Amino acid sequence: DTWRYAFEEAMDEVQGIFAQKFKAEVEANSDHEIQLFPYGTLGESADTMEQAQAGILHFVDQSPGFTGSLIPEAQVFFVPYLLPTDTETLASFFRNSEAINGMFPELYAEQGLELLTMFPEGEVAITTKGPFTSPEELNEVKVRTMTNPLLVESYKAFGATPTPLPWGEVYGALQTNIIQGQENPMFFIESTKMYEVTDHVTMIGHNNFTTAVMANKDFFDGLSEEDQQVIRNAIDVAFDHIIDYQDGLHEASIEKIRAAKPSMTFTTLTEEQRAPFKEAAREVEARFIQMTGERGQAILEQMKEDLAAAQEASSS
Ligand code: 6CS
Repeated sequence: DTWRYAFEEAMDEVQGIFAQKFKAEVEANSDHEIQLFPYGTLGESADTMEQAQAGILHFVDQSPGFTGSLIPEAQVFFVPYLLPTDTETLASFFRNSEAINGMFPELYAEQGLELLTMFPEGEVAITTKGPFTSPEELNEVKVRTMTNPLLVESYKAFGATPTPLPWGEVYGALQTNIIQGQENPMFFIESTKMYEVTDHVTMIGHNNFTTAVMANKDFFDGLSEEDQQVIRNAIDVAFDHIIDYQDGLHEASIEKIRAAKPSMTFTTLTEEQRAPFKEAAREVEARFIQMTGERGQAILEQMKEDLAAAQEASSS
Protein backbone atom coordinates (compact mmCIF):
# COMPACT_ATOMS: atom_id res chain seq x y z
CA ASP A 1 0.00 0.00 0.00
CA THR A 2 0.94 3.63 -0.39
CA TRP A 3 1.12 6.16 2.45
CA ARG A 4 0.70 9.84 1.66
CA TYR A 5 2.99 12.39 3.35
CA ALA A 6 2.63 16.19 2.86
CA PHE A 7 5.02 18.89 4.01
CA GLU A 8 5.17 22.70 3.90
CA GLU A 9 8.32 23.19 1.86
CA ALA A 10 9.86 22.20 -1.47
CA MET A 11 11.53 18.81 -2.01
CA ASP A 12 15.05 20.29 -1.65
CA GLU A 13 14.26 22.38 1.45
CA VAL A 14 14.73 21.10 5.02
CA GLN A 15 11.30 19.49 5.46
CA GLY A 16 11.67 17.88 2.03
CA ILE A 17 15.12 16.46 2.84
CA PHE A 18 13.67 15.02 6.06
CA ALA A 19 10.68 13.53 4.22
CA GLN A 20 12.88 11.95 1.54
CA LYS A 21 15.07 10.29 4.18
CA PHE A 22 11.99 9.04 6.02
CA LYS A 23 10.55 7.65 2.78
CA ALA A 24 13.80 5.88 1.87
CA GLU A 25 14.04 4.27 5.33
CA VAL A 26 10.43 3.10 5.41
CA GLU A 27 10.67 1.69 1.89
CA ALA A 28 13.97 -0.08 2.62
CA ASN A 29 12.56 -1.74 5.71
CA SER A 30 8.98 -2.63 4.76
CA ASP A 31 6.70 -3.29 1.80
CA HIS A 32 5.04 0.10 2.16
CA GLU A 33 5.53 2.95 -0.26
CA ILE A 34 5.45 6.63 0.58
CA GLN A 35 4.16 9.28 -1.79
CA LEU A 36 5.50 12.74 -1.02
CA PHE A 37 3.49 15.94 -1.50
CA PRO A 38 5.65 19.06 -1.29
CA TYR A 39 4.30 22.56 -0.57
CA GLY A 40 1.86 23.76 -3.16
CA THR A 41 0.58 20.39 -4.32
CA LEU A 42 -2.27 20.07 -1.78
CA GLY A 43 -2.82 23.64 -0.61
CA GLU A 44 -1.55 25.66 2.35
CA SER A 45 -0.47 24.27 5.74
CA ALA A 46 -3.99 24.63 7.12
CA ASP A 47 -5.33 22.50 4.26
CA THR A 48 -2.84 19.65 4.66
CA MET A 49 -3.52 19.59 8.39
CA GLU A 50 -7.24 19.14 7.73
CA GLN A 51 -6.44 16.37 5.27
CA ALA A 52 -4.25 14.60 7.84
CA GLN A 53 -6.92 14.91 10.52
CA ALA A 54 -9.47 13.50 8.08
CA GLY A 55 -7.19 10.57 7.22
CA ILE A 56 -6.82 11.57 3.56
CA LEU A 57 -3.14 12.03 4.35
CA HIS A 58 -1.25 9.53 6.51
CA PHE A 59 1.59 11.87 7.47
CA VAL A 60 1.93 15.63 7.65
CA ASP A 61 4.69 18.06 8.56
CA GLN A 62 3.15 21.18 10.04
CA SER A 63 5.07 23.77 12.03
CA PRO A 64 3.76 24.94 15.42
CA GLY A 65 3.58 28.37 13.76
CA PHE A 66 0.38 27.10 12.18
CA THR A 67 -0.59 24.34 14.66
CA GLY A 68 -0.69 26.99 17.39
CA SER A 69 -4.12 28.01 16.17
CA LEU A 70 -5.34 24.41 16.70
CA ILE A 71 -3.30 23.47 19.79
CA PRO A 72 -2.74 26.66 21.80
CA GLU A 73 0.07 25.09 23.88
CA ALA A 74 2.11 24.60 20.69
CA GLN A 75 2.55 28.38 20.72
CA VAL A 76 5.14 27.89 23.44
CA PHE A 77 7.65 27.79 20.54
CA PHE A 78 6.94 31.48 20.04
CA VAL A 79 7.86 32.68 23.48
CA PRO A 80 10.79 34.82 22.30
CA TYR A 81 14.29 33.94 23.55
CA LEU A 82 13.11 30.63 25.01
CA LEU A 83 14.92 28.37 22.53
CA PRO A 84 18.68 28.66 22.04
CA THR A 85 19.95 29.31 18.52
CA ASP A 86 22.81 26.83 18.87
CA THR A 87 22.06 23.67 16.85
CA GLU A 88 23.87 21.18 19.08
CA THR A 89 21.94 22.24 22.17
CA LEU A 90 18.71 22.22 20.17
CA ALA A 91 19.29 18.72 18.82
CA SER A 92 19.93 17.42 22.32
CA PHE A 93 16.85 19.25 23.58
CA PHE A 94 14.53 17.81 20.92
CA ARG A 95 15.93 14.31 21.38
CA ASN A 96 15.54 14.21 25.14
CA SER A 97 12.88 16.73 26.14
CA GLU A 98 10.08 15.43 28.36
CA ALA A 99 7.88 18.33 27.18
CA ILE A 100 8.35 17.32 23.54
CA ASN A 101 8.36 13.55 23.92
CA GLY A 102 6.12 13.14 26.96
CA MET A 103 3.66 16.04 27.12
CA PHE A 104 3.01 17.24 23.57
CA PRO A 105 1.96 13.82 22.18
CA GLU A 106 -1.17 13.91 24.38
CA LEU A 107 -2.16 17.33 23.09
CA TYR A 108 -1.70 16.25 19.47
CA ALA A 109 -3.62 13.02 20.19
CA GLU A 110 -6.64 15.10 21.22
CA GLN A 111 -6.62 16.46 17.68
CA GLY A 112 -6.45 12.99 16.11
CA LEU A 113 -2.71 13.16 15.51
CA GLU A 114 0.20 10.94 16.51
CA LEU A 115 3.13 13.29 17.10
CA LEU A 116 6.23 11.55 15.72
CA THR A 117 8.95 14.17 16.11
CA MET A 118 9.80 17.83 16.32
CA PHE A 119 13.02 19.19 14.87
CA PRO A 120 14.79 22.55 14.45
CA GLU A 121 15.09 24.27 11.06
CA GLY A 122 17.49 27.09 11.95
CA GLU A 123 17.77 30.48 13.56
CA VAL A 124 14.91 32.78 12.62
CA ALA A 125 15.99 36.00 10.90
CA ILE A 126 13.79 38.96 10.06
CA THR A 127 13.91 40.41 6.55
CA THR A 128 12.58 43.93 6.04
CA LYS A 129 12.54 46.69 3.47
CA GLY A 130 14.06 49.22 5.86
CA PRO A 131 16.85 48.60 8.42
CA PHE A 132 16.13 48.46 12.16
CA THR A 133 18.04 47.91 15.37
CA SER A 134 15.32 48.86 17.88
CA PRO A 135 11.58 48.37 18.47
CA GLU A 136 11.04 52.09 17.73
CA GLU A 137 12.26 51.57 14.17
CA LEU A 138 9.70 48.81 13.69
CA ASN A 139 6.89 51.24 14.36
CA GLU A 140 4.32 51.03 11.53
CA VAL A 141 6.28 48.22 9.85
CA LYS A 142 3.90 45.43 8.87
CA VAL A 143 5.61 42.11 9.48
CA ARG A 144 4.07 38.89 8.22
CA THR A 145 3.81 36.08 10.75
CA MET A 146 2.55 32.53 10.57
CA THR A 147 -1.04 32.28 11.74
CA ASN A 148 -0.92 31.92 15.51
CA PRO A 149 -2.04 34.49 18.08
CA LEU A 150 1.13 34.43 20.20
CA LEU A 151 3.38 35.26 17.26
CA VAL A 152 1.10 38.22 16.63
CA GLU A 153 1.57 39.24 20.28
CA SER A 154 5.36 38.96 19.87
CA TYR A 155 5.54 41.36 16.97
CA LYS A 156 3.22 43.78 18.74
CA ALA A 157 5.56 43.64 21.73
CA PHE A 158 8.52 44.18 19.35
CA GLY A 159 6.88 47.44 18.23
CA ALA A 160 5.79 46.27 14.75
CA THR A 161 2.38 45.70 13.16
CA PRO A 162 1.96 41.93 12.78
CA THR A 163 0.10 40.56 9.77
CA PRO A 164 -0.65 36.82 9.92
CA LEU A 165 -0.75 35.25 6.45
CA PRO A 166 -0.46 31.79 4.90
CA TRP A 167 2.90 31.27 3.25
CA GLY A 168 1.61 31.52 -0.32
CA GLU A 169 0.71 35.18 0.07
CA VAL A 170 4.01 36.42 1.46
CA TYR A 171 6.09 37.09 -1.68
CA GLY A 172 3.27 38.99 -3.39
CA ALA A 173 2.41 40.99 -0.27
CA LEU A 174 6.03 42.13 0.02
CA GLN A 175 6.22 42.91 -3.67
CA THR A 176 3.12 45.13 -3.47
CA ASN A 177 4.21 46.66 -0.13
CA ILE A 178 1.13 45.38 1.74
CA ILE A 179 3.71 44.14 4.25
CA GLN A 180 7.29 45.29 4.75
CA GLY A 181 8.84 42.32 6.50
CA GLN A 182 8.70 38.64 7.42
CA GLU A 183 10.67 36.12 9.50
CA ASN A 184 12.14 32.76 8.55
CA PRO A 185 15.32 30.69 8.80
CA MET A 186 18.16 31.69 6.44
CA PHE A 187 17.92 28.66 4.12
CA PHE A 188 14.27 29.53 3.46
CA ILE A 189 14.98 33.24 2.92
CA GLU A 190 17.46 32.12 0.28
CA SER A 191 15.47 29.34 -1.39
CA THR A 192 12.23 31.32 -1.60
CA LYS A 193 14.07 34.45 -2.78
CA MET A 194 12.81 36.69 0.01
CA TYR A 195 15.90 38.81 -0.71
CA GLU A 196 14.29 39.93 -3.97
CA VAL A 197 11.48 41.69 -2.10
CA THR A 198 13.28 42.85 1.08
CA ASP A 199 16.67 44.54 1.56
CA HIS A 200 17.82 43.87 5.11
CA VAL A 201 18.28 40.72 7.18
CA THR A 202 18.34 41.24 10.94
CA MET A 203 19.09 38.63 13.57
CA ILE A 204 17.71 39.56 16.94
CA GLY A 205 18.25 36.02 18.25
CA HIS A 206 14.64 35.61 19.34
CA ASN A 207 13.93 32.14 18.04
CA ASN A 208 14.80 29.00 16.15
CA PHE A 209 12.28 27.62 13.69
CA THR A 210 10.64 24.42 14.96
CA THR A 211 8.61 22.00 12.91
CA ALA A 212 6.68 18.82 13.73
CA VAL A 213 5.89 15.59 11.88
CA MET A 214 2.79 13.61 12.76
CA ALA A 215 0.62 10.76 11.53
CA ASN A 216 -3.14 10.45 11.45
CA LYS A 217 -3.76 8.76 14.79
CA ASP A 218 -6.42 6.24 13.70
CA PHE A 219 -4.15 5.14 10.87
CA PHE A 220 -1.14 4.84 13.18
CA ASP A 221 -3.06 3.00 15.92
CA GLY A 222 -4.36 0.54 13.32
CA LEU A 223 -0.86 -0.50 12.22
CA SER A 224 0.93 -3.61 13.43
CA GLU A 225 3.54 -3.07 16.11
CA GLU A 226 6.15 -3.97 13.54
CA ASP A 227 5.02 -1.22 11.16
CA GLN A 228 4.85 1.30 13.99
CA GLN A 229 8.44 0.42 14.84
CA VAL A 230 9.52 0.81 11.20
CA ILE A 231 8.01 4.32 11.29
CA ARG A 232 9.63 5.26 14.60
CA ASN A 233 13.03 4.00 13.43
CA ALA A 234 12.72 5.88 10.13
CA ILE A 235 11.86 9.05 12.06
CA ASP A 236 14.99 8.65 14.22
CA VAL A 237 17.21 8.14 11.17
CA ALA A 238 15.67 11.15 9.41
CA PHE A 239 16.08 13.26 12.57
CA ASP A 240 19.83 12.54 12.77
CA HIS A 241 20.12 13.17 9.04
CA ILE A 242 18.38 16.54 9.18
CA ILE A 243 20.60 17.72 12.03
CA ASP A 244 23.74 16.77 10.03
CA TYR A 245 22.28 18.22 6.85
CA GLN A 246 21.88 21.64 8.48
CA ASP A 247 25.50 21.88 9.56
CA GLY A 248 26.78 25.05 7.84
CA LEU A 249 23.50 25.63 6.01
CA HIS A 250 22.85 29.03 7.63
CA GLU A 251 26.26 30.36 6.56
CA ALA A 252 26.09 28.83 3.08
CA SER A 253 22.67 30.44 2.58
CA ILE A 254 24.06 33.86 3.53
CA GLU A 255 26.80 33.41 0.92
CA LYS A 256 24.23 32.51 -1.75
CA ILE A 257 22.11 35.56 -0.90
CA ARG A 258 25.19 37.82 -1.02
CA ALA A 259 26.10 36.41 -4.43
CA ALA A 260 22.57 36.92 -5.77
CA LYS A 261 22.15 40.40 -4.25
CA PRO A 262 25.35 42.10 -3.08
CA SER A 263 23.43 45.07 -1.62
CA MET A 264 21.55 42.91 0.91
CA THR A 265 22.62 43.81 4.46
CA PHE A 266 23.06 41.31 7.33
CA THR A 267 22.94 42.61 10.89
CA THR A 268 23.26 40.69 14.12
CA LEU A 269 22.00 42.84 16.97
CA THR A 270 24.37 43.25 19.91
CA GLU A 271 23.34 42.19 23.42
CA GLU A 272 22.64 45.83 24.20
CA GLN A 273 20.44 46.22 21.13
CA ARG A 274 18.63 43.00 22.03
CA ALA A 275 17.77 44.18 25.53
CA PRO A 276 14.45 45.91 24.65
CA PHE A 277 13.37 42.89 22.59
CA LYS A 278 14.19 40.59 25.51
CA GLU A 279 12.26 42.89 27.80
CA ALA A 280 9.26 42.66 25.47
CA ALA A 281 9.55 38.87 25.53
CA ARG A 282 8.50 38.80 29.20
CA GLU A 283 5.15 40.28 28.28
CA VAL A 284 4.73 37.66 25.54
CA GLU A 285 5.50 34.85 27.99
CA ALA A 286 2.83 36.21 30.33
CA ARG A 287 0.36 36.30 27.42
CA PHE A 288 1.17 32.68 26.65
CA ILE A 289 0.20 31.66 30.17
CA GLN A 290 -2.97 33.76 29.99
CA MET A 291 -3.92 32.04 26.75
CA THR A 292 -3.17 28.46 27.80
CA GLY A 293 -3.66 28.34 31.58
CA GLU A 294 -2.26 25.58 33.75
CA ARG A 295 -1.52 23.19 30.93
CA GLY A 296 0.47 25.78 29.05
CA GLN A 297 2.33 26.81 32.16
CA ALA A 298 3.25 23.21 32.93
CA ILE A 299 4.65 22.77 29.41
CA LEU A 300 6.58 26.01 29.59
CA GLU A 301 8.14 25.03 32.92
CA GLN A 302 9.02 21.55 31.68
CA MET A 303 10.57 23.06 28.53
CA LYS A 304 12.73 25.36 30.62
CA GLU A 305 13.95 22.39 32.67
CA ASP A 306 14.63 20.36 29.52
CA LEU A 307 16.47 23.28 27.92
CA ALA A 308 18.66 23.74 30.99
CA ALA A 309 19.51 20.02 30.85
CA ALA A 310 20.33 20.25 27.13
CA GLN A 311 22.53 23.30 27.72
CA GLU A 312 24.35 21.45 30.48
CA ALA A 313 24.87 18.39 28.27
CA SER A 314 26.25 20.35 25.31
CA SER A 315 28.58 22.54 27.39
CA SER A 316 30.16 19.59 29.22
O1 6CS B 1 6.94 30.91 6.97
C1 6CS B 1 6.33 29.91 6.60
O2 6CS B 1 5.13 29.92 6.50
C2 6CS B 1 7.13 28.68 6.22
N1 6CS B 1 8.45 28.68 6.76
C3 6CS B 1 9.18 27.59 6.77
C4 6CS B 1 10.61 27.62 7.14
N2 6CS B 1 8.66 26.41 6.48
C5 6CS B 1 7.27 26.22 6.14
C6 6CS B 1 6.40 27.40 6.48
O3 6CS B 1 5.25 27.36 5.73
